[in-house]
Amino acid sequence: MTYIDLRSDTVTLPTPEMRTAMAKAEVGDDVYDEDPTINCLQEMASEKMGKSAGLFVASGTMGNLIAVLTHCQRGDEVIVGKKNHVFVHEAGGISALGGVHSNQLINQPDGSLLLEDVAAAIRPDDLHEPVTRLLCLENTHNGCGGVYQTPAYMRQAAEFAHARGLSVHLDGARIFNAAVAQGVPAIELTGPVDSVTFCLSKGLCAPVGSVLCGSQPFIAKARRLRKMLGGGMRQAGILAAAGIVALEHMVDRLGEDHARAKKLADGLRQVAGLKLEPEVPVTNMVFLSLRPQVHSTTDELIEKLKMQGVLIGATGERQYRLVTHYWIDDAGVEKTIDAFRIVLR
Ligand code: TLP
Repeated sequence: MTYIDLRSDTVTLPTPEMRTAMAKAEVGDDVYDEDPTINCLQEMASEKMGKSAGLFVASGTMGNLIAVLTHCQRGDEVIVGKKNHVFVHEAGGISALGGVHSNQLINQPDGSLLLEDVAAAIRPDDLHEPVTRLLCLENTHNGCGGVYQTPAYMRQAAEFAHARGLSVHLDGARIFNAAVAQGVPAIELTGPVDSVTFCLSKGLCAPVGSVLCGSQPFIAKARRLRKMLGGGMRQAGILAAAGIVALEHMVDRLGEDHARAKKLADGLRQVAGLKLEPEVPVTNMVFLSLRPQVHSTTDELIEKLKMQGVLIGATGERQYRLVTHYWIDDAGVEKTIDAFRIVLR
């Protein structure tokens, strides 16, 4: 059976155009800085993010980890949202591998951190306490419902942190979703921060890879850490070629995924027993939970939908996430709504 796979936008397959570009890619040894396709991708990416340099990395997780390790010494502290991916879903890498301590704040509904909370979390210069070094933001915010923060917030937060001697890293795994949803260039969201990771392998459909962007000295240090972590990938221009297609052709169409997420939410809102949160999705994610009248465990619903040809992911007890992407068309949206109707009737 061919499934309608809404578990994540990470499941996206490369487009035919990407496969062609990959086959034709000119490559070299990237550890020697000699892969022209990777160099091209890094230049394109850093320009779009408003930074002077970029580094092709294996994943969003690796990009965030390298960024935190580049900004922080062992024992330093990062201020981060409790629901941020780097805190919840990256296997504790920043502390396990970097010895970096985290100070976790409550995320606001849009995924942001209140600047009053950030101020209160900054440590005094006291030898008993860790040194606060970095503020980590996430935009769009996955754990908060695929919501976005505005350019104004990004500017305020970065100015606030910089005025207090902190650097700012942005987990911009889906920064182009945030930009397209607001009708602004991504640079308006990334320009104010010191470093940003964005992913090529989610809604943009590339098979592998993310790019970490920052200043030249920052990226020079990050390159060494990437090597240390085993991420010097040699002739990875084959992968970067798909990333170039992603940046050139897959960004502007993200609005279609957002529109389909809204359509999906509109349909699911009419199905008795489902509660959507947020009610109206703002990017490509629909989050829902089962109302008390539905008698089903978390996994039972997933299994029943699978039998109808629809794959969704759990985010908690009787809570789910559905993510629209390039490979989900209007018929897929309709079929998903029908599948929920059948399973919950
Ligand atoms: N997120 C995945 C899962 O890990 C939850 C998903 O399916 O959404 N930052 C953010 C905001 C992310 O959502 C993700 C992936 C990453 C970083 C990590 O990217 P990868 O999977 O490339 O390491």
